[in-house]
Amino acid sequence: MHNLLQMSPESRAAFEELKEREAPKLAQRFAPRDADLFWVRAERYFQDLREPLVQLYGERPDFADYFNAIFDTAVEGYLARPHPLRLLDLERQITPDWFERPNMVGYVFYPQLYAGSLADVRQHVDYLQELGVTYLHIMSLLRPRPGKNDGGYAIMDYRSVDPELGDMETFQALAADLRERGIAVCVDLVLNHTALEHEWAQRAIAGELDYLEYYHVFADRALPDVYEQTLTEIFPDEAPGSFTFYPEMTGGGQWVWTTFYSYQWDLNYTNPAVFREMLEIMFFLANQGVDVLRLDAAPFLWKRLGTDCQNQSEVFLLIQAYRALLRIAMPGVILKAEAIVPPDALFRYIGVKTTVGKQCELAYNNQHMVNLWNGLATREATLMTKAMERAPRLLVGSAPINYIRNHDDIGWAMANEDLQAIGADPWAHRQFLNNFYTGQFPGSFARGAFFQFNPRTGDARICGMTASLAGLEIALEQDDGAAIDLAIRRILMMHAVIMARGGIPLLYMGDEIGMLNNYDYLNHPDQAGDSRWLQRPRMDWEKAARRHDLHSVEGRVFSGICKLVETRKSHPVFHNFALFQQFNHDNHQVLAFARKRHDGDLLVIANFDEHPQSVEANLTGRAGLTGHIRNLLAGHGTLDQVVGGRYYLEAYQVLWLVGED
Ligand code: OTU
Repeated sequence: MHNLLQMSPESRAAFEELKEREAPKLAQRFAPRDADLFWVRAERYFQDLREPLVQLYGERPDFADYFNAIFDTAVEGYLARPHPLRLLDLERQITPDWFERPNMVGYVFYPQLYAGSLADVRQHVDYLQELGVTYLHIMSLLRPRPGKNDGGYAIMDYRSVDPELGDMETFQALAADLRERGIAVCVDLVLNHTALEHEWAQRAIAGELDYLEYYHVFADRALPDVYEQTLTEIFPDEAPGSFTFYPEMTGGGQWVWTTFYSYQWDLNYTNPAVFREMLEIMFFLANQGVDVLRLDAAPFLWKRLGTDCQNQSEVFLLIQAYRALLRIAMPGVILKAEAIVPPDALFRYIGVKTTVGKQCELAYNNQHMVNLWNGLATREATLMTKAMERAPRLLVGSAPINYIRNHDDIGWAMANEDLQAIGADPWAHRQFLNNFYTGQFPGSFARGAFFQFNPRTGDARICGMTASLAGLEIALEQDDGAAIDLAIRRILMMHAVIMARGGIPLLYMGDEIGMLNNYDYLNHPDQAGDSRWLQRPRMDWEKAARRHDLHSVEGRVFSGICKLVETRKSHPVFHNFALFQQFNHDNHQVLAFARKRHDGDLLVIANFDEHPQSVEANLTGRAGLTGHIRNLLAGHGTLDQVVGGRYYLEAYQVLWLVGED
């Protein structure tokens, strides 16, 4: 095995030394085979681990101590790993594409809003199974600060559950239950910042030097002023600026780096102690039964003067080291990047060139999400097709999370070059989208709201539930049957596209029954200033109860989505590992892309218009489909036959075409 590993002589020496030091501990507590497993993996990933840490912290005189402590944390993490989870690690090592398979279908909710407590959530797992869910993102799990907490993203204790939800034992039981039912659990790891009430921040406030070094703290505005020249404000409306003055801190007060809300203190990853602490938290959560760690606000982990302090190269070194440590101690656990950044930056979070296989396994495909909404507003697929040109042809060991909505805003992060390439002015086009989705554009079907409107720049992002943005809210209000029908078709069209785009399709709670905007948030002082609560409603179980009534709106949406899920699961071509190809053709209203595999090819054709459209039928030939062409989504009376060399599509119809022998 040695000659396969290409370890540098320094790494080899460091590895042998650590093995000698740590082996007795493992040998004492674990059977020889279990200890061997650890060492085989440690040797395999040692170079991937050590290299980035040397680059990040190697200049420090105490580097060796930190490195040893980090490695020891991995040993402890493995020792603490419960037996069923160690078995799961093995299972996933022999099926490393477990998260890429067609059966993967994701769902995300706030447990508080879905059911109440974690015990209540357990009463509603059947519903998830009915929908075919195999991946569940449980938001806002850990103990937040009291009062305003940014929807759970201001954590004061990473080792306990929000008391309103239950405790860690209840979570373990829920996770075990989900595991038995084949549902992987994703939890947020808010690693960019802690709540100001977190013990580390409190000790920093009390003046403890070690803990002041956990954060970015400044005695005066000199450096903050320089940084702010190149920083973009994330919450300009509610939390302007990126630094907050804390008068109670030593020396008459200090400025603390707070990218988001003032109570969210950015951690300082130039300090290896912070790296190690967060590693311990990762292992702790994983050992409770978490399968996927969502790296919240990953772009912001490293600051550099003169930049926007996002996507700095050190961020990718940090991720590489974390990933290697997980691979060593608990390889069944994977990472998901939450990086809502332009496309070229985004790809770095799943690995490009030499970092393929060394970054996150999963990342949100926010480009695709944004382009779906752009497509609905413009009735054109051209921007999406253009953006697809730069998408990787093949992903090796990583997968996108394809989604329509989540709990955050929709920010128009499409590439300016792509907008220009289709003849749009980037600024004017974004204004159009903002007007469209806030219903101000004449004839718009959408009902949404601004998020963080910045009067200085005119920038804004958009909030709203999928159904409301897709026209259902207005249509229901006007009791307009034809408009209701179109809105449902829009919802299903977008779901059909994300289900077929590879990776894990992620459904946002309530979208599957067409839930509308939640205006109730305006009555809650802690929420009223943050319009993202518009799309964070309480689950409407009365509506859900109508899901089997195929004449109801809920039934039409739910059954439509279930059909997509079932179809996706029953065909190998929906596996993430496929060669991707998009097509330019003669109809701008229609999206066409193919995914090609050894066991079959898929051609997706989607009409983004509310009028019937047609496309050249030889797209199947261009996509390499052979044999009898079948539409996996064919229903009764759908117009998916070729007439005069063209496919005819109804309003918002989607074809999933495969060639059968
Ligand atoms: C994330 O989002 C979370 O999803 C938000 O709910 C949190 O408020 C935030 O972090 C702070 O924890 O700016 O508007 O590129 O876009 O981290 C949402 C990543 C956000 C950022 C993202 C952030």
